[in-house]
Amino acid sequence: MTQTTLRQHLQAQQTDTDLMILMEDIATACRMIADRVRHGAFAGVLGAAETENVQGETQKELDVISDELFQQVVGGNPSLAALVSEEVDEVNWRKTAPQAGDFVVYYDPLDGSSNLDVNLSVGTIFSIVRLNAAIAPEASAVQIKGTKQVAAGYAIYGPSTGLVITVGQGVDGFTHHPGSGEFLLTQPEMSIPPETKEFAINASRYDMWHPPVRNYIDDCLRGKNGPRGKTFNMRWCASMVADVHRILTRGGVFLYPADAGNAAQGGKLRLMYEANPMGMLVEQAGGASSTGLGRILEVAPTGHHQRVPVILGSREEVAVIEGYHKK
Ligand code: P6P
Repeated sequence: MTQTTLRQHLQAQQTDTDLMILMEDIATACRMIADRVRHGAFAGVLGAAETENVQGETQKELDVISDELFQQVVGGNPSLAALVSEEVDEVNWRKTAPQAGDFVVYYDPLDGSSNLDVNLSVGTIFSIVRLNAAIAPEASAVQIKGTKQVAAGYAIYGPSTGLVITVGQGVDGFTHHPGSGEFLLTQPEMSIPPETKEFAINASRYDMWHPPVRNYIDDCLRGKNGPRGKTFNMRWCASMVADVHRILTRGGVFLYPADAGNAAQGGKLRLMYEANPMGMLVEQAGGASSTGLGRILEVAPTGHHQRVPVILGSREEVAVIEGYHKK
Protein backbone atom coordinates (compact mmCIF):
# COMPACT_ATOMS: atom_id res chain seq x y z
CA MET A 1 0.00 0.00 0.00
CA THR A 2 1.53 3.34 -1.06
CA GLN A 3 2.07 5.77 1.79
CA THR A 4 1.68 9.41 0.69
CA THR A 5 3.41 12.06 2.77
CA LEU A 6 2.12 15.60 3.19
CA ARG A 7 4.83 16.92 0.86
CA GLN A 8 4.12 14.32 -1.85
CA HIS A 9 0.44 15.18 -1.65
CA LEU A 10 1.05 18.93 -1.93
CA GLN A 11 3.44 18.31 -4.84
CA ALA A 12 0.81 16.18 -6.59
CA GLN A 13 -1.56 19.16 -6.28
CA GLN A 14 1.08 21.42 -7.89
CA THR A 15 1.05 23.55 -4.73
CA ASP A 16 3.18 26.70 -5.00
CA THR A 17 6.60 25.91 -3.50
CA ASP A 18 6.58 28.76 -0.95
CA LEU A 19 3.08 27.77 0.21
CA MET A 20 4.13 24.11 0.43
CA ILE A 21 7.14 25.01 2.59
CA LEU A 22 4.97 27.21 4.84
CA MET A 23 2.45 24.38 5.30
CA GLU A 24 5.25 21.97 6.15
CA ASP A 25 6.50 24.45 8.76
CA ILE A 26 2.97 24.60 10.22
CA ALA A 27 2.85 20.79 10.27
CA THR A 28 6.16 20.75 12.15
CA ALA A 29 4.80 23.21 14.72
CA CYS A 30 1.71 20.99 15.14
CA ARG A 31 3.88 17.90 15.73
CA MET A 32 5.77 19.80 18.43
CA ILE A 33 2.53 21.04 20.02
CA ALA A 34 1.18 17.47 19.94
CA ASP A 35 4.28 16.28 21.80
CA ARG A 36 3.88 18.94 24.51
CA VAL A 37 0.15 18.20 24.87
CA ARG A 38 0.75 14.45 25.17
CA HIS A 39 3.44 14.97 27.83
CA GLY A 40 1.57 17.84 29.55
CA ALA A 41 0.58 15.86 32.61
CA PHE A 42 4.24 15.01 33.36
CA ALA A 43 5.38 18.61 32.89
CA GLY A 44 2.63 19.93 35.14
CA VAL A 45 1.33 22.30 32.44
CA LEU A 46 -2.27 21.17 32.13
CA GLY A 47 -3.39 23.90 34.47
CA ALA A 48 -4.24 27.57 34.04
CA ALA A 49 -1.56 30.15 33.43
CA GLU A 50 -1.64 33.32 35.55
CA THR A 51 -2.59 35.31 32.45
CA GLU A 52 -5.59 36.22 30.30
CA ASN A 53 -5.62 36.47 26.51
CA VAL A 54 -7.03 39.32 24.46
CA GLN A 55 -10.41 37.62 24.66
CA GLY A 56 -10.35 38.02 28.44
CA GLU A 57 -10.14 34.22 28.77
CA THR A 58 -7.85 32.65 31.34
CA GLN A 59 -5.03 31.05 29.39
CA LYS A 60 -3.95 27.48 29.98
CA GLU A 61 -0.20 27.06 30.31
CA LEU A 62 -0.29 24.95 27.15
CA ASP A 63 -2.06 27.79 25.30
CA VAL A 64 0.99 29.95 25.93
CA ILE A 65 3.48 27.15 25.22
CA SER A 66 1.69 26.23 21.97
CA ASP A 67 1.66 29.82 20.79
CA GLU A 68 5.37 30.21 21.52
CA LEU A 69 6.15 26.99 19.63
CA PHE A 70 4.12 28.14 16.63
CA GLN A 71 5.94 31.49 16.60
CA GLN A 72 9.36 29.83 16.94
CA VAL A 73 8.80 27.31 14.13
CA VAL A 74 6.58 29.18 11.66
CA GLY A 75 7.76 32.70 12.50
CA GLY A 76 11.12 32.08 10.84
CA ASN A 77 9.62 31.28 7.43
CA PRO A 78 11.14 33.76 4.91
CA SER A 79 7.82 34.21 3.05
CA LEU A 80 5.89 35.24 6.16
CA ALA A 81 4.71 38.82 6.54
CA ALA A 82 2.73 38.42 9.77
CA LEU A 83 1.28 36.04 12.33
CA VAL A 84 -2.15 36.70 13.89
CA SER A 85 -2.75 34.61 17.01
CA GLU A 86 -5.81 34.14 19.20
CA GLU A 87 -3.41 34.39 22.16
CA VAL A 88 -1.77 37.69 21.17
CA ASP A 89 -3.50 41.07 21.02
CA GLU A 90 -1.27 42.73 18.44
CA VAL A 91 -0.39 41.53 14.94
CA ASN A 92 3.06 39.85 15.04
CA TRP A 93 4.82 41.48 12.07
CA ARG A 94 7.73 39.38 10.76
CA LYS A 95 8.71 41.96 8.09
CA THR A 96 8.89 45.74 8.25
CA ALA A 97 7.95 45.97 4.54
CA PRO A 98 5.68 43.08 3.53
CA GLN A 99 5.67 42.45 -0.22
CA ALA A 100 3.25 40.91 -2.76
CA GLY A 101 3.57 37.13 -2.50
CA ASP A 102 4.22 37.13 1.25
CA PHE A 103 1.82 35.23 3.50
CA VAL A 104 -0.26 36.11 6.56
CA VAL A 105 -1.03 33.18 8.89
CA TYR A 106 -3.96 33.43 11.31
CA TYR A 107 -4.04 30.71 13.97
CA ASP A 108 -5.54 29.42 17.18
CA PRO A 109 -2.60 27.53 18.65
CA LEU A 110 -4.62 25.35 21.00
CA ASP A 111 -8.36 25.40 20.37
CA GLY A 112 -10.59 23.78 22.98
CA SER A 113 -7.93 23.95 25.69
CA SER A 114 -10.59 23.81 28.41
CA ASN A 115 -10.65 20.09 27.50
CA LEU A 116 -6.99 19.53 28.36
CA ASP A 117 -7.39 18.65 32.05
CA VAL A 118 -10.12 16.13 31.17
CA ASN A 119 -8.04 14.56 28.37
CA LEU A 120 -10.45 15.30 25.50
CA SER A 121 -9.47 16.27 21.95
CA VAL A 122 -8.01 19.72 21.29
CA GLY A 123 -6.39 21.15 18.17
CA THR A 124 -4.56 23.88 16.26
CA ILE A 125 -6.44 25.83 13.57
CA PHE A 126 -4.73 27.86 10.82
CA SER A 127 -5.68 30.07 7.89
CA ILE A 128 -3.31 31.32 5.18
CA VAL A 129 -3.74 34.40 2.98
CA ARG A 130 -1.27 35.53 0.30
CA LEU A 131 -0.67 39.27 -0.18
CA ASN A 132 -1.33 40.50 -3.72
CA ALA A 133 0.45 43.80 -3.09
CA ALA A 134 2.97 45.38 -0.75
CA ILE A 135 1.35 46.62 2.49
CA ALA A 136 2.23 48.86 5.37
CA PRO A 137 2.64 46.83 8.61
CA GLU A 138 -0.65 48.08 10.09
CA ALA A 139 -3.39 45.96 11.72
CA SER A 140 -6.00 47.02 9.14
CA ALA A 141 -3.85 45.42 6.43
CA VAL A 142 -4.52 41.90 7.77
CA GLN A 143 -8.31 42.35 7.82
CA ILE A 144 -8.72 40.22 4.69
CA LYS A 145 -11.93 38.38 3.70
CA GLY A 146 -12.13 34.60 4.04
CA THR A 147 -12.65 34.22 0.30
CA LYS A 148 -9.01 35.32 -0.13
CA GLN A 149 -7.61 32.34 1.81
CA VAL A 150 -5.19 30.21 -0.24
CA ALA A 151 -5.09 27.41 2.34
CA ALA A 152 -6.59 26.38 5.68
CA GLY A 153 -6.43 23.45 8.05
CA TYR A 154 -6.23 22.10 11.55
CA ALA A 155 -4.33 19.57 13.58
CA ILE A 156 -6.39 17.45 15.97
CA TYR A 157 -4.74 16.02 19.09
CA GLY A 158 -7.01 13.07 19.79
CA PRO A 159 -6.43 9.30 20.07
CA SER A 160 -4.15 9.94 17.07
CA THR A 161 -2.65 13.19 15.84
CA GLY A 162 -4.40 14.21 12.64
CA LEU A 163 -3.87 17.01 10.13
CA VAL A 164 -6.67 18.12 7.79
CA ILE A 165 -5.86 20.64 5.04
CA THR A 166 -7.11 22.33 1.90
CA VAL A 167 -5.25 24.38 -0.71
CA GLY A 168 -8.45 24.95 -2.65
CA GLN A 169 -8.56 21.52 -4.33
CA GLY A 170 -10.75 19.64 -1.85
CA VAL A 171 -9.97 18.47 1.68
CA ASP A 172 -7.54 15.72 2.68
CA GLY A 173 -6.82 14.13 6.06
CA PHE A 174 -3.45 12.90 7.30
CA THR A 175 -2.40 10.95 10.40
CA HIS A 176 0.92 11.37 12.20
CA HIS A 177 3.00 8.20 11.90
CA PRO A 178 5.19 8.09 15.04
CA GLY A 179 7.78 5.79 13.46
CA SER A 180 8.59 8.07 10.52
CA GLY A 181 7.43 11.35 12.07
CA GLU A 182 5.52 12.02 8.84
CA PHE A 183 1.89 12.98 8.34
CA LEU A 184 0.64 10.22 6.01
CA LEU A 185 -2.51 10.51 3.87
CA THR A 186 -5.29 8.48 5.52
CA GLN A 187 -8.54 10.31 4.65
CA PRO A 188 -8.29 11.47 1.01
CA GLU A 189 -11.00 13.67 -0.53
CA MET A 190 -13.07 14.22 2.62
CA SER A 191 -16.67 14.95 1.70
CA ILE A 192 -19.66 16.09 3.81
CA PRO A 193 -23.02 14.39 3.01
CA PRO A 194 -25.54 17.12 2.06
CA GLU A 195 -28.16 15.88 4.54
CA THR A 196 -27.80 15.02 8.22
CA LYS A 197 -29.66 13.98 11.34
CA GLU A 198 -26.98 15.19 13.76
CA PHE A 199 -26.47 18.68 15.20
CA ALA A 200 -23.79 20.10 17.49
CA ILE A 201 -24.67 23.01 19.77
CA ASN A 202 -24.10 24.01 23.41
CA ALA A 203 -27.70 23.33 24.49
CA SER A 204 -27.10 24.90 27.94
CA ARG A 205 -27.50 28.29 26.24
CA TYR A 206 -31.09 27.50 25.21
CA ASP A 207 -32.62 30.36 27.21
CA MET A 208 -30.25 32.85 25.52
CA TRP A 209 -30.88 31.73 21.93
CA HIS A 210 -32.69 34.03 19.53
CA PRO A 211 -35.98 32.65 18.05
CA PRO A 212 -34.55 31.29 14.74
CA VAL A 213 -32.12 28.95 16.55
CA ARG A 214 -34.55 28.05 19.33
CA ASN A 215 -37.30 27.24 16.78
CA TYR A 216 -34.88 25.18 14.69
CA ILE A 217 -33.68 23.08 17.64
CA ASP A 218 -37.23 22.73 19.01
CA ASP A 219 -38.37 21.36 15.65
CA CYS A 220 -35.43 18.94 15.46
CA LEU A 221 -36.21 17.69 18.99
CA ARG A 222 -39.83 16.97 18.04
CA GLY A 223 -38.41 14.07 16.01
CA LYS A 224 -40.12 12.03 13.30
CA ASN A 225 -43.62 13.14 14.32
CA GLY A 226 -42.56 16.79 14.19
CA PRO A 227 -42.05 19.18 11.28
CA ARG A 228 -38.66 17.70 10.37
CA GLY A 229 -40.09 14.20 10.00
CA LYS A 230 -36.95 12.55 11.38
CA THR A 231 -35.21 11.91 14.69
CA PHE A 232 -32.01 13.87 15.35
CA ASN A 233 -28.92 13.02 17.39
CA MET A 234 -26.82 15.62 19.26
CA ARG A 235 -23.07 15.87 19.85
CA TRP A 236 -21.08 18.67 21.57
CA CYS A 237 -17.33 18.32 22.22
CA ALA A 238 -16.67 21.92 23.39
CA SER A 239 -13.77 21.72 20.95
CA MET A 240 -14.50 23.14 17.51
CA VAL A 241 -11.73 21.05 15.94
CA ALA A 242 -13.26 17.80 17.26
CA ASP A 243 -16.80 18.73 16.21
CA VAL A 244 -15.71 19.87 12.74
CA HIS A 245 -13.56 16.75 12.26
CA ARG A 246 -16.60 14.58 12.97
CA ILE A 247 -18.68 16.61 10.50
CA LEU A 248 -16.00 16.34 7.78
CA THR A 249 -15.86 12.60 8.45
CA ARG A 250 -19.58 11.69 8.64
CA GLY A 251 -21.66 14.85 8.18
CA GLY A 252 -23.66 16.97 10.63
CA VAL A 253 -24.19 20.62 11.41
CA PHE A 254 -22.36 22.78 13.98
CA LEU A 255 -23.90 25.89 15.50
CA TYR A 256 -22.38 28.54 17.71
CA PRO A 257 -24.93 31.31 17.12
CA ALA A 258 -25.03 34.83 18.43
CA ASP A 259 -27.30 34.83 21.48
CA ALA A 260 -28.43 37.17 24.26
CA GLY A 261 -25.27 36.28 26.18
CA ASN A 262 -22.72 37.08 23.47
CA ALA A 263 -24.54 39.40 21.06
CA ALA A 264 -22.59 42.43 22.30
CA GLN A 265 -19.38 40.73 21.14
CA GLY A 266 -20.94 39.53 17.86
CA GLY A 267 -20.89 35.87 18.88
CA LYS A 268 -18.34 33.58 20.51
CA LEU A 269 -16.08 32.19 17.78
CA ARG A 270 -13.45 34.29 16.03
CA LEU A 271 -13.69 35.05 12.33
CA MET A 272 -10.05 35.13 11.23
CA TYR A 273 -8.68 31.99 12.89
CA GLU A 274 -11.74 29.82 13.62
CA ALA A 275 -14.72 30.61 11.37
CA ASN A 276 -12.82 31.43 8.16
CA PRO A 277 -10.47 28.40 8.09
CA MET A 278 -13.20 25.99 9.17
CA GLY A 279 -15.53 27.68 6.70
CA MET A 280 -13.10 27.13 3.82
CA LEU A 281 -12.55 23.47 4.79
CA VAL A 282 -16.28 22.77 5.06
CA GLU A 283 -17.06 24.45 1.71
CA GLN A 284 -14.18 22.62 0.02
CA ALA A 285 -15.69 19.36 1.33
CA GLY A 286 -19.07 20.19 -0.23
CA GLY A 287 -20.66 21.72 2.86
CA ALA A 288 -21.79 25.27 3.67
CA SER A 289 -20.67 27.87 6.22
CA SER A 290 -23.03 30.65 7.26
CA THR A 291 -23.57 33.34 9.88
CA GLY A 292 -27.27 32.45 9.57
CA LEU A 293 -27.76 35.39 7.25
CA GLY A 294 -24.92 34.94 4.77
CA ARG A 295 -21.70 33.17 3.81
CA ILE A 296 -19.01 33.38 6.52
CA LEU A 297 -16.22 33.78 3.97
CA GLU A 298 -17.88 36.92 2.60
CA VAL A 299 -17.84 38.71 5.99
CA ALA A 300 -15.74 41.86 5.64
CA PRO A 301 -13.44 41.87 8.70
CA THR A 302 -13.37 44.96 10.95
CA GLY A 303 -10.80 43.58 13.38
CA HIS A 304 -8.42 40.62 13.59
CA HIS A 305 -10.10 39.31 16.77
CA GLN A 306 -13.63 39.88 15.50
CA ARG A 307 -16.28 37.33 16.51
CA VAL A 308 -19.10 36.00 14.30
CA PRO A 309 -22.05 33.62 14.55
CA VAL A 310 -21.10 30.21 13.08
CA ILE A 311 -23.39 27.66 11.41
CA LEU A 312 -21.57 25.11 9.24
CA GLY A 313 -21.75 21.55 7.92
CA SER A 314 -24.11 19.57 5.69
CA ARG A 315 -25.20 22.07 3.09
CA GLU A 316 -28.90 21.19 2.97
CA GLU A 317 -29.20 21.42 6.77
CA VAL A 318 -27.39 24.79 6.77
CA ALA A 319 -29.93 25.97 4.18
CA VAL A 320 -32.77 24.84 6.47
CA ILE A 321 -31.26 26.83 9.36
CA GLU A 322 -30.83 29.91 7.14
CA GLY A 323 -34.53 29.51 6.30
CA TYR A 324 -35.41 29.81 10.02
CA HIS A 325 -33.36 33.05 10.11
CA LYS A 326 -35.30 34.46 7.19
CA LYS A 327 -38.75 33.78 8.66
P1 P6P B 1 -18.54 26.39 25.11
C1 P6P B 1 -13.29 26.44 22.65
O1 P6P B 1 -13.11 27.36 23.71
C2 P6P B 1 -14.17 27.11 21.61
O2 P6P B 1 -13.54 28.27 21.15
C3 P6P B 1 -14.47 26.13 20.48
O3 P6P B 1 -13.43 25.26 20.23
C4 P6P B 1 -15.71 25.40 20.97
O4 P6P B 1 -16.56 24.97 19.91
C5 P6P B 1 -16.41 26.44 21.84
O5 P6P B 1 -15.43 27.43 22.20
C6 P6P B 1 -16.96 25.82 23.09
O6 P6P B 1 -17.76 26.79 23.73
O7 P6P B 1 -19.57 27.51 25.27
O8 P6P B 1 -19.18 25.04 24.90
O9 P6P B 1 -17.48 26.37 26.16
